[in-house]
Amino acid sequence: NIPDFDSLPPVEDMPQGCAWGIFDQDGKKDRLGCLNLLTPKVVQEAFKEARDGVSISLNWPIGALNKPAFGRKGLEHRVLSFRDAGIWSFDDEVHFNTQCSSQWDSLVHYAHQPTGLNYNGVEPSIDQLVQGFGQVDVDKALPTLNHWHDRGGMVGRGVLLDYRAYAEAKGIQYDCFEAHAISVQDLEEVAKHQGTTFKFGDILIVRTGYTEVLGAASADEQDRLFATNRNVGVTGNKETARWVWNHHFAAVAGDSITFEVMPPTVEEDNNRVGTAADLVLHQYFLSLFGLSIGELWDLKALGDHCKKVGRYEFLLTSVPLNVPGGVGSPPNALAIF
Ligand code: UVW
Repeated sequence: NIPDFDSLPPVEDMPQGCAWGIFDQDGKKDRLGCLNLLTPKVVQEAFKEARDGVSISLNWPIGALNKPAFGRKGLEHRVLSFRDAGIWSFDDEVHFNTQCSSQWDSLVHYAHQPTGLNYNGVEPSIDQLVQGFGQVDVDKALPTLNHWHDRGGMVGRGVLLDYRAYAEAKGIQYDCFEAHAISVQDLEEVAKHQGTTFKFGDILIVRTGYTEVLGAASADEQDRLFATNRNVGVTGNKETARWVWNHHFAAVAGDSITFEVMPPTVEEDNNRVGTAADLVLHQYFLSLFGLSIGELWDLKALGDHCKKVGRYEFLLTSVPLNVPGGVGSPPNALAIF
C-alpha cells in the first residue's frame, strides 16, 4: 500500500512526489528509502530467477578510467611486500573516489538543490559524514550506504532494459556522448520488445552502451569525450520520475555516468538547458524518493547473456562498502541466472 506519485502526502515546502515519512516506522526516521520494498516475500520471489547456475559481475574495474569525470580521483594502488622481513607475503592499499567507476549513489550524494535537503529532510555536514554520524544513536543515523549492511545488503529481482540492443534492432543511431534522451515511452517499447514485465520491488537496470564506448577509448579520447559534458540517459523530468515511482522499483542503475541524460532540460524554468546542478532525476530519486542510483555499471556481458537466453530478469545481489557515513560505493553487484 505505497501511494502513487500523485497521491503521496504533501510535504511542506517540497514538490509533489516527496516520499519523506512513507517508510518511517514506530516514529523512527527511515534511512533506507525504497530498499524497504525488498521484503522477504519479494526476495523469495526474486530467488526463483536464479535457476541456471550462471552469475555475471556488473562491476567495471575500479581503475577503468584513466582520469574520471568531474575531477574525481582515479585508482591508486600500492602493493606492499614483506619479503625484507623474511615473509613471502603481499598486502595492498587502494585509494579512489567512490564515484570513479561503477558505483551506487547513496541518498546523501545529491540533495534537492533548491533547499539543500537530502532524503527524509536530513542536511548532513561533512563532519557528520566522516564520523559516520548516528552510528551509536541509531535514531540520528543518516541515510548512508553502510546501513545497507543492517539489512543484509541488497538482494532482489533485477530487470535489464537493454536500450542498446533495442536501438540496434530498430536501426536507431545515437552517440553515447550526445544528449540522447531515453523517454518513458522508449523504456516501455524496450520492455515490450524484450517481453519484459515488471514486478513490485524490481531493481531497474538500463543499458545504453556508454561504458563500452568509454572502455574502448584511449586515455586522450576519454578526456575528449568527458569534455563534452553530454551523455545518453533517461529523460530527466517529472514524467520519468512519476513512472519510476509508480513502478515501485527498489533501486535503479545503468551504465552511463549520470543515469539521466546530460545536460538536463529544466522544464519548470522555460526548458532551460541545465548543468550538473540541475539533475532532475537525481533530485527526485535520491532526495525525494529515497531511491538509490547506480552508475557506470558494466552491462555488456549481462546484455549479451540476456539476449542469448532470451531472459532479462535475474537475481541481483549488491553489497556496498561498509564505510560508516559512506556517500558512494562500488556496488559489488552480481546478476545470477
Ligand atoms: C553527479 O552528481 C554530478 O554525479 P553522478 O552522476 O556521478 O551522481
